[in-house]
Amino acid sequence: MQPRTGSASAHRPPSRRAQPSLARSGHGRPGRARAHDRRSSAAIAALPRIYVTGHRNPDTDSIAAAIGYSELMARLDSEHDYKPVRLGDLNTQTRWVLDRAHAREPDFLPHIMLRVRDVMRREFPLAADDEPVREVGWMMARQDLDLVPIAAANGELAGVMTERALARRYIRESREASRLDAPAKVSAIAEVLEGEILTGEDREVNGRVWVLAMEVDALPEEIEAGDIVVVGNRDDAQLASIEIGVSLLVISNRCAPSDAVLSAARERGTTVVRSPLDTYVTARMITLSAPCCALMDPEPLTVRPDDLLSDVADEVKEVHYRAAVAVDAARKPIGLITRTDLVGPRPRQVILVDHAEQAQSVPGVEQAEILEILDHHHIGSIETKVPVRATFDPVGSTATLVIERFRHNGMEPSRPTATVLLGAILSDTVILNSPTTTERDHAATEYLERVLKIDATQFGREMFESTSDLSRVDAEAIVSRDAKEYEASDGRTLCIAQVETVGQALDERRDELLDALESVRERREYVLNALMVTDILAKDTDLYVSGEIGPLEHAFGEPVKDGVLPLPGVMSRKKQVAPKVLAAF
Ligand SMILES: [Mn+2]
Repeated sequence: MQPRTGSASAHRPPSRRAQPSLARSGHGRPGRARAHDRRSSAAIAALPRIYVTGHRNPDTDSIAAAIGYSELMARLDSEHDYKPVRLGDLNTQTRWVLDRAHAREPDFLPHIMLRVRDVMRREFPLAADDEPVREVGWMMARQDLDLVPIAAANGELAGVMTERALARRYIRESREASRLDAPAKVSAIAEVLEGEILTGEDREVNGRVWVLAMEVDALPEEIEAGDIVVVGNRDDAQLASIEIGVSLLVISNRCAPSDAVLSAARERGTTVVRSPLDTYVTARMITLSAPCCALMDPEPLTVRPDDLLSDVADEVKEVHYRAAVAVDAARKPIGLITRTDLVGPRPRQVILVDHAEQAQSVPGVEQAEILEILDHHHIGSIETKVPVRATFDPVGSTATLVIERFRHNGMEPSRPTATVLLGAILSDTVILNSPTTTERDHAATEYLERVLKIDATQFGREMFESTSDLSRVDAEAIVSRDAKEYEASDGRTLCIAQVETVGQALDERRDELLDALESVRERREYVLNALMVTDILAKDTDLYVSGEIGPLEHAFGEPVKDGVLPLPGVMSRKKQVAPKVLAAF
């Protein structure tokens, strides 16, 4: 039952077997072996974690950039654990890309505020509930703690021993005979004394503790059978206590009892222990041999590792021992958090990719330490307290920047990561077609084609086709999914919806779509209800219309044929369609 560290023992029940501990072997301070143990367990402890995250409502670029940049940073810096995370559910396209790449879905990160697990000590002394009070007091002193958690035999937290409980126990000591606070095994007493059992069984004793300093004919009458007696090299007093029927006779000052005493003890069933300590110290040590459960606080403040630090800080400051024990779901102690751990804790660390807006970022980002920003959008609203490496580079995707970083460092992404990054470039640039596409996106794509030995255009088409499939979406959903209402100058309302397709026209569903537009228009009393079916590869739009088509034909200078107005080269509702339509009504 030597002091154990929480991390080492959290997964197994405390051993009930006594093992030599430093306190008991008399070093009185952590010995070399122990200090060494602690160092090696620190070495295998988890590396400090750095989260890498894209924006909320993650798209393929956000997820891919987090995965890719984590992989690169982990290779460049072995001192930290880079962890890609997501801030929401994956969309269909991203899921397709991850499946295709055999890449792992990043874990969801709900927030980046400090939790108990971020500051708690994972190494702390943990006592078994039958551990002698003295042993637990030693742990406290050695570790300079005000409390020591105590585990029951099944590993669950049983309570805590606090310095205050110990102090009170000794201040409170009455003028009456001392007694053990709870039944203690003779072997536990012998261990605390560093003495030896000379005869008798290893019984549990629970009586008062007496020092026999008087003549044998003047012994206090209160001494009873079952009590514990400490006496020096006085044959007559030793025999007298055996005669009374004490359960335990402790002989101090390393004195050896006579054969007569030993045989009397054997006959009477008295256990005899020889102590190397003087009589007074021996008696004190016996009372300190009681199991610590007798003095522990059985209802200590406990917290869970995922509790927010801000939620538990006040409670920790309010309890007299200014600490809380972190327990797992099985109520096993796994950490200790003390008042000092609450002072200036280091925030969690994060790298932001593909965004720089606080509102788009992980909840609690304002409390986090932002180590770097890697983005291809405008400079957003994120504020940092210290200078950070920030990249706002106007290329088609953040994945492009990640690929450039790999190449700059002479490294090649793993195949799953390369595949995911390719998907991201093709997604953000609509297969290198969007106006945001740059030469660098082309270069990154060509590089990935070489690494992966695949055709990027083919891959991109497959990605868009398999994830923008509208064939199973019903017509009413298509005309209302991304619908925007506008108020015309005459006060009437019109509506323009838009869906994106890839090389797959919705021609064969024309009647169905026009019927849906018409019925929604009647229900909502629109003057015009329109649907832009935009082919993002061909960069063309078919405008399906229902309602007053005259002003529309006038605006675009084209006749509506069978309910459809072809608009070659038109892709933007906001820039190319809505202004003309609104001007016409
Ligand atoms: Mn992006």
